[in-house]
Amino acid sequence: MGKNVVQKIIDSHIVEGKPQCGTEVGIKIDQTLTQDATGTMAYLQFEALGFDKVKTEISVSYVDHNTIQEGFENADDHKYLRTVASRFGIRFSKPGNGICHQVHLERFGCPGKTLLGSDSHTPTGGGIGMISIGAGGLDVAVAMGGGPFYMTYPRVVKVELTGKLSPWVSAKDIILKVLQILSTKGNVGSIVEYGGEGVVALSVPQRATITNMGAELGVTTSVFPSDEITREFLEAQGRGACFVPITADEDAQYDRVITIDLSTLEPLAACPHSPGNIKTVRELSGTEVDQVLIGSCTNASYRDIMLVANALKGKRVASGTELGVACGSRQVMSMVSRNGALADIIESGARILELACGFCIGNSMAPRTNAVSVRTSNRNFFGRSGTSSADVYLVSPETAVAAALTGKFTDPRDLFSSEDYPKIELPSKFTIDDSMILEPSNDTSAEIYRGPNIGAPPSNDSCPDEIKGEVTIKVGDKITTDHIMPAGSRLKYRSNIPKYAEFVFEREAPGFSERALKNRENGIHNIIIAGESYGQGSSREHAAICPMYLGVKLVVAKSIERIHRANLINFGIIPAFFANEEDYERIDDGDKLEICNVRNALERDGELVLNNRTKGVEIKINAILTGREKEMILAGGLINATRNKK
Ligand code: MIC
Ligand code: SF4
Repeated sequence: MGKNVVQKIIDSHIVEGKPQCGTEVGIKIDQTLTQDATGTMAYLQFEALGFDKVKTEISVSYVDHNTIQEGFENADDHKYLRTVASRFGIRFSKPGNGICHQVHLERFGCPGKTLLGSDSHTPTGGGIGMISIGAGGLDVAVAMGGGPFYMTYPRVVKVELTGKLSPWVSAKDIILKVLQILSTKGNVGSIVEYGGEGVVALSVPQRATITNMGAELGVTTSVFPSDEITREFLEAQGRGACFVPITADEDAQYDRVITIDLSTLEPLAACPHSPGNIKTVRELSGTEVDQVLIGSCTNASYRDIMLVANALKGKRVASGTELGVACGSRQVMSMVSRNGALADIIESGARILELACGFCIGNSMAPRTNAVSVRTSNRNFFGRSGTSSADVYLVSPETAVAAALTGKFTDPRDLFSSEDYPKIELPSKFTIDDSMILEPSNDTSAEIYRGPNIGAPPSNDSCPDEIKGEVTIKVGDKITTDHIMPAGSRLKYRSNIPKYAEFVFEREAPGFSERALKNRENGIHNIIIAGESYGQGSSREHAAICPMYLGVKLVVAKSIERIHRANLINFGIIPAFFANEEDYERIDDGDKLEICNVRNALERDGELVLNNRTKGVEIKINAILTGREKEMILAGGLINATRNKK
């Protein structure tokens, strides 16, 4: 039987397990990437695991998240990252070189390879035909040390693209349509593969916009075939040698097929506060817009910035609206500055922002109170912009420019004619200058710099036989890692767990951290109760490490997202599900809970009986774990489990 693109790449990398849908396989990882906000912890853990060198083909450490440098913390982290990378054989992309996913696509991505990144938007690499997966920093540390990455052998959903996009409708509208169809929940364990005649008209950066925001579906990753378009892109990047064609066999099978006729698509927007809350731009037409931000790892490629510059040329941004533009990489920025496009953007009245994540992670350009902010990025979770009362909408660069020029939501087709739609050809040669990517020295005696903000990862005890504690928080559905562990102004504490832990659930339940710490000191276990899709969004393992540090032992939810579940296990927190979802209603904040014989039950079949002492009821919960996961949970996390083996 023929294979699809996903099966071809994954099967050629399996080192443990069998290619059977729904079972666990271990795959070899060829490349890794980290960014600074998750990277410090990933490298501290790499050190703690005792590795002396990376064993991957390519590992790159990027600095793009924490570049505000208000205080010494960020700069100290940057130096730690630079020195640790040099010593262990990792390339280091200096701050100012661009956003990790954009730079990795341009300079390192290769079809047919596997990439593991400590950032949930690592699937951007799927645009170039690689299996690129986001994971917690500890999983990336293990992969850097040559260990396999464990994943569920996926269901493959094919998105068949037919027809051709109309002018002013672009790749972002395709992924927003996919989000409307598949939604942000219920897709755990699947991979999306794009195919059909429609893919031929999409350049690699457009494909990467689609795979990037596929992260919001909650799938393991998304991938495009590797074809002539891929080859042209790689040749233009001076990397034609790594091209290999990868297409699905004629008789390849899929678990589900969705067909999208591109010619029927229209400009779309993800409305507050979820990337899956989709409306057409025409439905929003006329809504006043305070702020327009163009950039991020989703939509800041050469094609996107050129499109924006062309549409802005000779025009002015509306007087009551502010426009910010950030290129995705130094390559893009240097090309648009040399060809004059940057001048068109500047002359329109835009603010030129740093080559970094910036506004996307809420560490700059927070909008005003009650603002409408229109962005080309990929997440509009509540509060992520830095202003809780703001409404954030996610759109294409085409729709963003139309809003910037008119000051209100405007379907770009109502502002510009079809003939005005700029045809942006990708250059036959991109400007190549890798001088901000430092090669490692591999000098094992070189000193690693550690500023005062950098602390060793905290340790955990092994799993107790009896969990006796209280519900320290009960939350609803779709709680994101941004809710659990806010970024924005708190980001600078990413390498200082005791300090960062002060902000766990700070918006949901102010005082959570003190309450949990007090419980921990009194030997009372902390328990989190949640609804569906707990832990959506970012890969930040801090959403597990900080709760672990505060003494959280158990999360009971209706469902938990893939990366977050893996992070909980890596840090020894039991991820459990209600056997009957209605039981969610039989537990409240502050209830006293007890579970006996935890270790035995976990070793046996994961069926646990939770005794709600406050309500006097018994509730069945399941923590179904693979053999490897059991070992980690019982040991109190992956670091303990690894040490136990040594
Ligand atoms: C994000 O977009 O939320 C981030 C910031 O890039 C995160 C990683 C992090 O929290 O550091 C992600 O998506 O994984
Ligand atoms: Fe950076 Fe935003 Fe992309 Fe995350 S989603 S990597 S914060 S640009």
